[in-house]
Amino acid sequence: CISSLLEKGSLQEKEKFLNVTKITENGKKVRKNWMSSWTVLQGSTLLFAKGQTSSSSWFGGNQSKPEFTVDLRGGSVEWASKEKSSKKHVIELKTRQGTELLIQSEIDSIITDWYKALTEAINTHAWE
Ligand code: I3S
Repeated sequence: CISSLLEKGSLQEKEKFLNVTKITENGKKVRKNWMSSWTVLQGSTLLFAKGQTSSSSWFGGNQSKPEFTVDLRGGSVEWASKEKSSKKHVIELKTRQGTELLIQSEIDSIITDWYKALTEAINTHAWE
């Protein structure tokens, strides 16, 4: 389970509030719905928890389930084109399952960092 993995700290972790929206789900276009989401990178899994103030609330708090999770294996990341969003610093994440997400932060260094981390996670776990 996710929280026990977090507690053990057995996997490389990266966590931050980021702006996230789905644009495609199982190959079908969906309406954008940008939301600020607590985002956690855990190995080959990306977790989003809506409205979490910190990861510590996952342990003791009553909301132990993430809003949704993304399997990064076989996925890809690239910088989103202007057609995808008018926002600055937007990452486009595509999964093997046909879900596309946009991930954004106003802060240049944060999103660059995530771009690297996601690329690394995808490459590291590509053959699992
Ligand atoms: O790709 P779109 O349709 O221009 O995306 C914008 C819309 O989702 C808009 O909401 P409405 O569904 O009420 O039109 C959002 O407020 C915008 O943020 C979306 O565009 P950006 O460029 O911010 O991703």
